[in-house]
Amino acid sequence: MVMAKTHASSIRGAGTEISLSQLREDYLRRRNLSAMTIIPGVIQIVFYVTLAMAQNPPNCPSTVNWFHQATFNCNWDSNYLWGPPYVPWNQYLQRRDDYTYTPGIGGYKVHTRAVPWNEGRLICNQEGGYLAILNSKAEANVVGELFRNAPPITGSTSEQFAAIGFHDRFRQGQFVTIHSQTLEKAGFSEWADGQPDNWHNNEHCGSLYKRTGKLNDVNCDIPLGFICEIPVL
Ligand SMILES: [Ca+2]
Ligand SMILES: [Ca+2]
Repeated sequence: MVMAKTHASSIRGAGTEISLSQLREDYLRRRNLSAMTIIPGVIQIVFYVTLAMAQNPPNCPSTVNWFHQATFNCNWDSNYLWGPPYVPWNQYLQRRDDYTYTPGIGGYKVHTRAVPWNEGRLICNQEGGYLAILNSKAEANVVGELFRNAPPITGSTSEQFAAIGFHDRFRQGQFVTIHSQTLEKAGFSEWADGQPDNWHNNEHCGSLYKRTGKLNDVNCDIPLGFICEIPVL
């Protein structure tokens, strides 16, 4: 249409100015139209990139796909199933007054109202920590001592055991911490006498034996006291 008008103008020998201004208007209209198309797309990409960076869990690289949506390239493994969501557990966390702190070891709280292992795990997470993970003989001694000095466990038929952060729920006999390390790699793997025995073929959660401060596998559904940990200096 623009071409036709230009041709017609040149035939008449007049009105070339008008045709050029029409061409200019047409150019500006197209330029504005393409800007209107591109700008929302750019805003969308910036938004999703920001979202991806803000929500990106550790070891979980993110990308923005062709539909401008954030994608997390995670191995959806036990780190994310069992770890506290987005809590940087290799960093030092905020102190709480209801925890007992031992310099160089950590902060702990013995919960004496018994609940099933997984419920204890969630409560620890809500407090900003995790079910205790024993990383050394020294830590096992500190936690065992706190357990022995704590008030009696209520609501449990196994009050001599407290749930801590390991299990073999993924593979029978392969005990790992809730942060997916083997017990040996975590730093403490001393079992109580005769343990782990997977009693009644149904013991897949980790506990600490009050009397000896050593490990025992227990039924995940039986209410137990439990011990939370917050790592601090
Ligand atoms: Ca620990
Ligand atoms: Ca056992």
